[in-house]
Amino acid sequence: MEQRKRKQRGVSVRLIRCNRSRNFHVKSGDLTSMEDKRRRARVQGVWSGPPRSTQRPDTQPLASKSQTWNKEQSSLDKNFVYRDPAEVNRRVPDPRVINSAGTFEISSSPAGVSRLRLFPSFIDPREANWMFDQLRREIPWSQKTNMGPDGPYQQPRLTCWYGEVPYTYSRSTLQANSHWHPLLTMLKDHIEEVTGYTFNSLLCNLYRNDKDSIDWHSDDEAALGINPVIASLSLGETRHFQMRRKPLPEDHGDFTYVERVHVPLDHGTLLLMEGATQEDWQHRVPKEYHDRKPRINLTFRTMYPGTTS
Ligand SMILES: O=C(O)CCC(=O)C(=O)O
Repeated sequence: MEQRKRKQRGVSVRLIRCNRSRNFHVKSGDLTSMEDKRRRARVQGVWSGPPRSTQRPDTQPLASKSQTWNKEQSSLDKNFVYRDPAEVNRRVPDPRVINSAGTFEISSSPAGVSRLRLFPSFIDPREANWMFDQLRREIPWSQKTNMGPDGPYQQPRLTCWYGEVPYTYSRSTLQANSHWHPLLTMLKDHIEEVTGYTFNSLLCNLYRNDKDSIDWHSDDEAALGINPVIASLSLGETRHFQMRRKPLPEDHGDFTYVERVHVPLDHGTLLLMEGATQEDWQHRVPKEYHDRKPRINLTFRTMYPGTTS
């Protein structure tokens, strides 16, 4: 009972507050229960205001609207910069993740179709274990020095080159080396048999831990010819192979809105990059924020002797 009275008092106080502007006073004792309900409903309606969608922007009196307009217009005149609405609405696309077996056309351009083919477990994991150990021990790994805009720097990984012709990239050269390790020859033959392509060169990369990486680049040296096919076999720790599409000329080298593809490359996986992939896309293996064990990556290619890379 006491609670009900307090409730009624609360309503009457709110009603009085609400109707003050109309000099309309209601005492709590005057309320019958029906009237109480009706008024509560009305009061709630008043307090909650009209639904947003029915609030029309043109209900402002004309005079005050034009005053505001004049004020705002003069400040806009000073600061007005034309922005192409298409540019304002652009959003950074989510990367496309490719993590299952198959053939994936990732783009098409005047240079051709860019295509990836993924073969998870191309090498059985148990076979891949001993291959990894043997290659890590027996390949003559070394750390190459590249020339960057700020001078020479050591590559954050170890490499070894096999091929009849030297390989030059990042303004430094890996000398020709025809002493193929028999296991590498065997792997090359197996990849050629399955894919139908032939290769005459191989760049081996050893990522010793999470700090080792390869930065954004394309395998597009002249000595690799037009639209080269690259066969990339991974052994050891899984690392993230990331790709980004080269921006259109009107984006002036800004990669913010370009399409991206992520491919986790794990033990025994073969990735083929075909068509215009090197012309239209870049790739990298970034450093990681968590501990990573070693990983070997073998990238088989075809080099054309007589072409300077
Ligand atoms: O380690 C990888 O998966 C990529 C290696 C690579 O990009 C290269 O050798 O050009």
